[in-house]
Amino acid sequence: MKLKMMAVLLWTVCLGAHAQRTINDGWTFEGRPVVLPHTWNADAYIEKDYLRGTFTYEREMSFTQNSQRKYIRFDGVFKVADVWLNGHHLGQHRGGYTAFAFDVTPYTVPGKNRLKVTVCNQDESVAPISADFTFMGGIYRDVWLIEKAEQHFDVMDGLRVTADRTQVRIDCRLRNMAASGQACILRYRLTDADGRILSETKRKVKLNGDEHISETLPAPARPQLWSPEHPYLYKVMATLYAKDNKTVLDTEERHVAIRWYTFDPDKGFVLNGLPYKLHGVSIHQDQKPYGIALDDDQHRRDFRQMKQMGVNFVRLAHYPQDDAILEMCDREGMLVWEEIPVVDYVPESEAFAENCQQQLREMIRQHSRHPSVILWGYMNEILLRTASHYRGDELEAAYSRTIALAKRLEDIVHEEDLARMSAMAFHGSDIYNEKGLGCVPQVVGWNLYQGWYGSEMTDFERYLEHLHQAHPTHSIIVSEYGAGSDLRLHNPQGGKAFDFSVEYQQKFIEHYLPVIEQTPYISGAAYWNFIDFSSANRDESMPRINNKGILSADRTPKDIYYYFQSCWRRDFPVLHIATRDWAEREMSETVMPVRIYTNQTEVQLMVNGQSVGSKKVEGCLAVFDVRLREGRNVLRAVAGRTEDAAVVVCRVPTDVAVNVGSDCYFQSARSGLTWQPDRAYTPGSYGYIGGKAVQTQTEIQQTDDCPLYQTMREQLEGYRFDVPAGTYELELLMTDIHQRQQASAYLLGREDGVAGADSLFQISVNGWVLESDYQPERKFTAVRKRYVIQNQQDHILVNFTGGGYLSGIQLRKK
Ligand code: GCB
Ligand code: CA
Repeated sequence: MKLKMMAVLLWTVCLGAHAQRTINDGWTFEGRPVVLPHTWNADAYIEKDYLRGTFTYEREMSFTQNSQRKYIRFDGVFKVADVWLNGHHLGQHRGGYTAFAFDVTPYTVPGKNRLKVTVCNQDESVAPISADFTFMGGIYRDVWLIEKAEQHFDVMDGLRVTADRTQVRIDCRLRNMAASGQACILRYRLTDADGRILSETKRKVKLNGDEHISETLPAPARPQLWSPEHPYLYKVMATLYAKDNKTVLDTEERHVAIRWYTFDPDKGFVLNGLPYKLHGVSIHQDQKPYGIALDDDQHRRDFRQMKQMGVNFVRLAHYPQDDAILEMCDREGMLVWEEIPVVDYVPESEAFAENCQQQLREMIRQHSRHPSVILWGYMNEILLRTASHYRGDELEAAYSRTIALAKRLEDIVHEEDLARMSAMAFHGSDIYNEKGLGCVPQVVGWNLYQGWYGSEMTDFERYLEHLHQAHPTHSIIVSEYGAGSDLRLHNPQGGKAFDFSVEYQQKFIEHYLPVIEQTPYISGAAYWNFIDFSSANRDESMPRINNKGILSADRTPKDIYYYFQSCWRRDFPVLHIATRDWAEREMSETVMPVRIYTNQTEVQLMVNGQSVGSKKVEGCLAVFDVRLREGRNVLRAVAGRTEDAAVVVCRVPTDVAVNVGSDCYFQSARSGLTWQPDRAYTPGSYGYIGGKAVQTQTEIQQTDDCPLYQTMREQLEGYRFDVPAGTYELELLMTDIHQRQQASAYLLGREDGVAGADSLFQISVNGWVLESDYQPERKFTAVRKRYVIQNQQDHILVNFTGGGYLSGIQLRKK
């Protein structure tokens, strides 16, 4: 068997069919050895001011001395690349997400050759220039050396195949690098998934220079239709022979899927003639701590986690992604919306507009061979920052140029691809339709965050109804919705927007998803985002990370993953006790709601061996109020023949640590200490006196416990503990936020609501002055102070005068 394979291999090499191999190893980056994929900004998860500029990659290589044409192909370099071989400038590529190749043949020398690539991640005429993700930079996808005979299929898009119910259309781009014209033979074969030949054509072609040859084959009779549930793929194999009809010059293969679809304003998305709800997520391409430098296996892992959850639709936002993921979408079944990174506003720059067109053409030419793609997108929330960027006449000009560019891009979609539809994503504002953008693409996506960036969750369905009434001919897809969550923050009562509690994210999604599922005119949605992703400019509870993910940055599923899975998977039983996000609890409350996500109809819960009853499952959810005891609690859920078990370890705190100004438990990842939700003072207990709770979204410097400091009470009068006499250690956590930092555009008006001015204040305990005329040295910086107190009374009263503020307080008995 092995021998036979080797023989076949030798045979093809001798006949000159193409060879292709990665050249990912042996590089240097600014003199240091690296392997690809690589980015120089993997630490953008920590550094807000990540590195922007132009940097150099180099590699030595030797080429086999043969008669083959040699190309070097880059799958993705962010975002402007200049490539040299042995000092000769091969060219420049502008655009961080599409592939490009150079013919290096004339510049190769025997022995050592020097390949040099300079990469720039800062260029205002190449999209993206503004967006809620990090522009890391790097040669972050594979690099290939491709060898071909003089006559071959173009290395970028040599073979494009699209199909519908009646025919398979083949577009072939052939190149002849020889000085003279060559007669060749081109053969196409259409096979089924088992390799059976369904049809074949052969024709003589005369290759003068570059030739574009189109052909149609009849579609298979009674075809197996492709869908995410049944991703049946036919194949087209194209072979270029020399005129002897024996020597293989080059081959290419493409998958072909027979499927058709439409977006209907009333019925939503229709696949192969039937309404089909798009169960979607969006995904970015980075992973902490690797940045954007992921290998194919990581992309395939992401795909599998989506598929396993029940996803049948993915929005590759906001840019073309790795071929490895699209290949999985074809083969294993998932519909795709892919787009170019034109986000927030269109600058006044013809070079920028030209580059958008180039990126769009490249994306379509390179990825239209993936039958999983159904939508080409070209703008995201393009008016989000337009109004804040421009005023008066400049604003009007910005609107007109945005519409003009949209129309150009819309035309390009249809010039390049007759088989796909176009899409744009808007944020929740009527301005898009007022300015006429709503009529440009074929499908309008809405990024909706009611109940997160302002207003109420129920405004979501109200807004959709308004859109459906006002624009009855537009089909609607929810291209984004999402809420943030931070596993360190918990509010068993359900929480509120921007507290980043795990429970609020659950509540938000449990509200949105049924609306999407049950409203026929909504084609479906793409949850924002499948993963916690890098956004260096974002602060919030986890600075540098947008934490709306269903998976944490390390790809561990949050409990909410199983809610989606329960709603979307019908083919196997799903049952999940949603306590994993908070498995170790330090708290004095003992009765807690426990959520169970399941696709079964009824579920029984046992805690520590005793049944706490059975419940009917409504909307894939059952909630039990459970009394937890100190120590280990074993929870066991049974539904039908499925079960799940989870352990929750509880500890009643011995000392008092309070997350002042917040209703959330905050569990420090650094120490494991839990800071309890705040409360007003009541006799016999502890709590605040006076003041009001405020919160900032700005990063607090010099702490890992950012959310603890971001919530606080200001204009505080005091904090009182009714405790017996004795020696205590008192700890105060404070941060001065009384100065507005530049607001983040992505907070969409949800800026810090901090009143109050700079002030000096005084802190005393039971009349003993701890600090007078106090003011922290630096703004937005964590201050942590400890005092040892001899308490001779039956209480400790920490008094603030002159406008004090406090983020956390801890009292420990010595
Ligand atoms: C959006 C943007 C996306 C952001 C997201 C968010 O509407 O399209 O790029 O990351 O909102 O989390 O605010
Ligand atoms: Ca706090």
